[in-house]
Amino acid sequence: MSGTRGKLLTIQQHIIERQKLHHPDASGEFSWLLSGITLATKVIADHVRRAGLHDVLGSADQINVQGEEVQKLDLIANETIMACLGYRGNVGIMVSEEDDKPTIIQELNGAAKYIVLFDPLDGSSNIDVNVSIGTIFSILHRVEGVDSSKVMDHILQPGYKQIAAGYVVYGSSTVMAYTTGDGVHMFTLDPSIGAYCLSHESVRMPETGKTYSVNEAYRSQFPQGIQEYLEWAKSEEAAYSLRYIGSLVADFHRTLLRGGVFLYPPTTKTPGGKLRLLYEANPMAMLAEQAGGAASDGKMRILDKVPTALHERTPLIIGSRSEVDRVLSYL
Ligand code: AHM
Ligand code: MG
Repeated sequence: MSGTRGKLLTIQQHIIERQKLHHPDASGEFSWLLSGITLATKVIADHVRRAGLHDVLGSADQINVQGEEVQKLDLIANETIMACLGYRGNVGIMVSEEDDKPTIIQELNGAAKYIVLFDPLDGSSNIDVNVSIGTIFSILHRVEGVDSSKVMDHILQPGYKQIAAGYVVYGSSTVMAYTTGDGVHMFTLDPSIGAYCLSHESVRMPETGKTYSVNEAYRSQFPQGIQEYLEWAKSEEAAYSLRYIGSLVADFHRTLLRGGVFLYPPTTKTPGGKLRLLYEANPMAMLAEQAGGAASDGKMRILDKVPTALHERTPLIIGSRSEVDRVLSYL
């Protein structure tokens, strides 16, 4: 990770600079799309910051397609992203954790070639208690040669096909991390000027880290190998620390910067895991790999999984490469 002290660069300038370097022929459409995401997350950050003062905390008295209670802020975040991206011209389809079906903005064609998949506000259980939450996004290109009416064929692409991924964590500051396959870059929102400014360029995840992050209350429901790994991590020999916030974005953000491993294994209650492949595991896996880390479902690389359903879930083991390998060695 390189420091950027003395250099003030907004996310828009950074995208343009990197494009000039790596894609000199780029049309600028992609930066236009990303600027929609930065706009949406600034609006969401503003709602999150003032949540206690307005009537936006608590449940919206709805259950979403995942069978989970929808919070008012979940809905605001979802609508904000739809509003900011839906009119960008080049977005054809949007897929949200909150919606049971994809939203077709316009037919996928040469001009509308992007598919945006997102979790508008991840870590719902932390919204009301002032603990870090986040937004996660993944961007796909339509599949060349596939008829635009075959919407699911365009959406259900394996994670290695993502052309960009990122998240925003609404924590003690608002930070955006994104990758377009050219390393991971981080920007901190400067609220006084309303701009995301570069804070870490080409972030590298530490190769190791003596921290594991898991909801250990489910321990007796985890596969035997995971239970044995946890036993080892707590042993005198290993002496790992445990950190678990309960917001994937915040737990991943810490793991990215400090190293260690985050796990959401299968449980007897959720044998397929809890986290969603398309808009939680895939974008985080792309970021992890781009920063030198790894992500697996326990059997295979997350980015190689071929999705079969929009809201498919997956077990997730993600973090520093050697920590992920160590967990896998117990399975
Ligand atoms: P959400 O998208 O409904 O907020 O659920 C996903 C969240 C993740 O942020 C977090 O890693 C996990 O659920 C926590 O689950 P649990 O409360 O079972 O530990
Ligand atoms: Mg989520």
